Amino acid sequence: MSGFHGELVHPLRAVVDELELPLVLPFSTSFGTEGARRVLLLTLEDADGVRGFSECVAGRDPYYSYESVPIVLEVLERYLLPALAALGNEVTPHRFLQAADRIRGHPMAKAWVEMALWDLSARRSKLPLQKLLAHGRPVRERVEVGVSVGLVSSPRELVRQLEGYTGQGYRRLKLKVEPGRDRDFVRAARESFPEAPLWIDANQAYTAKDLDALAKLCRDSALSVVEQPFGEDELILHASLARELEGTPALVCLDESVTSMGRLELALQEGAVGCLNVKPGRVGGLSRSLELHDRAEGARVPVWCGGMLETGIGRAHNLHLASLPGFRLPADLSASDRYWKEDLVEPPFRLGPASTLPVPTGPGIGVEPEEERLSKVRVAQRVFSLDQRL
Ligand code: OSB
Ligand code: MG
Repeated sequence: MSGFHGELVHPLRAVVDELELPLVLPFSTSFGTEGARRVLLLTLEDADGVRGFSECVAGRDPYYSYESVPIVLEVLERYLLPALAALGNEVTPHRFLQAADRIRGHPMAKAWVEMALWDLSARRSKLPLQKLLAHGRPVRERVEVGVSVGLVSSPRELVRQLEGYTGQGYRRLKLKVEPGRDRDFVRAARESFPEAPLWIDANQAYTAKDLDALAKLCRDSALSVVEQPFGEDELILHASLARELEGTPALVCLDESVTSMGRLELALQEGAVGCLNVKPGRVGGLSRSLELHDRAEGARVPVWCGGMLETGIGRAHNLHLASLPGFRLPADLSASDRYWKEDLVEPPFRLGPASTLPVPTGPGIGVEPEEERLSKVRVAQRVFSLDQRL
């Protein structure tokens, strides 16, 4: 990216920590249930002992996307770390992405390295990551967030969980839905929380025959966002739904569909995107996120920052990004205790006034994994030399 003003970096060592971290509540979506996350952390260390951190968002299995933990580990080890090592002592996130371009796809694996490079560079520059990303634009100190609630057994149970979250101060509520577990759940939520901004996310679970019922659900329950109801490739269907919802407050949001700038262009042209969920860990990193953000902003499509049940490391990256002015809808980034009994970072992220989380203020992402926590949940560690002279 031409706008990159961070220091050039020269990582000499990469450490990959594989962790097994139980969630406080199993998280169910239309593609499956996860009781614990297989977390992949990357630490890049330079000759001065300065370290940059990042977390991979790939799932244990290829259900949300084709990427998964064993595959990203393979791509990292066989292709990405050698590409990084070959760049030598003048590395930037952008130069890394250029070098990684000949490896097709695998945006989660690439983002994993790219985001550690941003952190390392920001730390070397002694700047909070948000300042490096914003490049002179004003940034926020706190980010408005909401909570994303998985599929549950009954509307009653859903309302019980939502009462817990609203009691803690969360305002915007996002519900996972799927065919057969939608109308009664959404209605119950709307009846209990008549004023709450209510969003739904189907993770691609619907098809053409559901279009009219979905539009009716959005209208009847005054939903503000309907996220990725149809398959990744179904831009035309998303556009049809958007047309049916014209004149209502409901926006069709794309998540999985936007895999590249070309895809976003197509979605804009088709009228398939009312708002955009940008997850840096999914779209290939922070540089790509900024590009998508700028393009969507130019088309007056609001952008917001999604989450993938990250630990405090990935969450910190996301918060820095979400503090940029174009991120205008509340993020899917909740406090540490919504996910973990003990987060990897200290202090954990706590929900503040007006449903916000603070952006850490130190250099880089502003938080580090606590070694004593890692040692309790680590299942494997791999260390790689990036020094070409060895
Ligand atoms: O589609 O946004 C999604 C979690 C895992 C996989 C996909 C999604 C999600 C979430 C969680 O909605 C949001 C969060 O991290 O709080
Ligand atoms: Mg989603």
